[in-house]
Amino acid sequence: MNHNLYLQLSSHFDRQPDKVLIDTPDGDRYRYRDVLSLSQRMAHVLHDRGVEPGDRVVVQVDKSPQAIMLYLACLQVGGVYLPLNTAYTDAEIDYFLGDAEPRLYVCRPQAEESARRLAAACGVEAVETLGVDGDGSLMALVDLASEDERVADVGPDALASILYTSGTTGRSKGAMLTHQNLAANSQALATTWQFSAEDHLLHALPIFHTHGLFVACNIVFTVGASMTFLPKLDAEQLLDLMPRATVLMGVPTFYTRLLASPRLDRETTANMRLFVSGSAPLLAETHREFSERTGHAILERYGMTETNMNTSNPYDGQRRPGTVGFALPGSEVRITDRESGDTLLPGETGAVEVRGPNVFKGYWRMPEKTASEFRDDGFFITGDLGVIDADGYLSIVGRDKDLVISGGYNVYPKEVEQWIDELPGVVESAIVGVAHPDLGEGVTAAVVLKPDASLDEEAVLAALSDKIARYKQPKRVFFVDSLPRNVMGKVQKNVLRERYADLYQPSGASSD
Ligand code: MLC
Ligand code: AMP
Repeated sequence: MNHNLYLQLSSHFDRQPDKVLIDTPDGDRYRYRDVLSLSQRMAHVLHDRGVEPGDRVVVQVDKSPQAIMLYLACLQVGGVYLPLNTAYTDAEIDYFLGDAEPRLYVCRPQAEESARRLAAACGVEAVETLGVDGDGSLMALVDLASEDERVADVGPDALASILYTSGTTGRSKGAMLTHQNLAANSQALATTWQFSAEDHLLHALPIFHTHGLFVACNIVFTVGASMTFLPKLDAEQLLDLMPRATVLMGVPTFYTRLLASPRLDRETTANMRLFVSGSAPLLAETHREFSERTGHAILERYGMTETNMNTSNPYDGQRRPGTVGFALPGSEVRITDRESGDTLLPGETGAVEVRGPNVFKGYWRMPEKTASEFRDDGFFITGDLGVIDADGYLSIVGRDKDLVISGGYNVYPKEVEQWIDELPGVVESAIVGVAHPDLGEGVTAAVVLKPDASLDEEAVLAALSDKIARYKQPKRVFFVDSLPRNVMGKVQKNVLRERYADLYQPSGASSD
């Protein structure tokens, strides 16, 4: 049996060729037959460029319908789709190309020159471009290509994608996701959230992460639904489009920005059947306010790059604010004691562990790291802390891992600290996530300088600008005499978080 995810995603293509699958605010409309034809021609191009099953295809392009067709084409030929955040700097891309060793690198036309330089340095021979309007060298080849109907025969454990996720050591790890991982998770979500071909999704998330790529797009393809592709979050535009849509998926910032518009009410959301939130904690207060204004209870779910989606509040039944619901069908969730690994009772807080077909195969070329994050019985240690209540609802109450989530993007403090610590005049630094009304957490730096150093905030930020993506760069940098430490010498990040707690609040004072 061929386990290629492409077969599940394309199962509706022949049945409804004339239905519009993707449209855009600019008036572009791609019917099912167009997406099939274009992605099959792209598959032909990938074959011609030497992409064989198991080969990585690194893609760093702007969001467009063609980019999603490239994803389908890559699956079709058995390639491993490896999307990168468009915010990554050359220094970051250099690492990914070197680590992933792709057969092909698809970049934005405007980045071609630096992309070719980086690719050559990493031994990557094939580079093509894809622009936001479907322009670029890849599409020029597609125009000349015939459709390729072969679908690579792959087993359930073959890799469909690698998504890089930063590591606590500061080094990014490639999470290896199999065809089965992605197929099983989108089936489970489609069933749980009662998706059908009648649904129309408002898609305003980026398509280089699990949320916007696998959760959103895979479900739409799996059930034969349709979607509007928006380049980025624009709350007013979402409100304009809601009368002809049924579902929105977003990170919590989507909902706080929608709430900031006076147009958000029962009438504008009357056609919508589902609002999903995930990737970061949704404040119970946001949930309640949204429900009061619209009559819709946001459905919060919990996932991560390594595991796809783990839990969801129920579609039918109570969606409890501040909780992430129950394990999805086929998946298991347990809470364990962090030291002993023993399973804890309802009401007790501990480590969240998950097992199921959704859980990834491991980290790319990091067998030891992979082994250290799995229990012997196959449960994956998520690094989140949680509690399951007497009714079975899971709440995420904290993190065992040192991680900041800013607007749904993960920022690993170690990575930023390493760059700051390298600056002349810096003794050491600590990065913390401080409560932020728009982004959930704001990346904030505390830096200890040598006595004679003359660095200021601006100089630190300038030095980071070509090293790490903009969203990882601190919103504020503070200089301190020393970092607070416990008796073991460990930096007490909670003390720093408390010190700067009011920083980003509307009335917050600066905390020098
Ligand atoms: C943009 N900026 C951010 C930022 N996004 N800074 C910190 N954190 C962020 N998340 C910066 C830009 O660099 C820019 O800086 C300025 O903010 C404005 O940029 P923008 O592009 O206009 O921002 P905006 O469109 O408002 O984007 C904010 C956002 C976006 C929250 C809508 O970041 C977003 O779509 N986030 C979703 C991330 C996501 O998909 N996560 C899922 C991961 S998967 P300047 O200074 O240059 O102006 C996962 C698993 C799971 O977590 O469970 O789903
Ligand atoms: P990522 O590695 O980008 O996939 O981010 C995954 C992490 O996001 C998880 O380990 C959680 O810490 C966090 N996360 C995702 N969804 C939720 C949620 N609904 N509530 C709280 N945290 C979440």
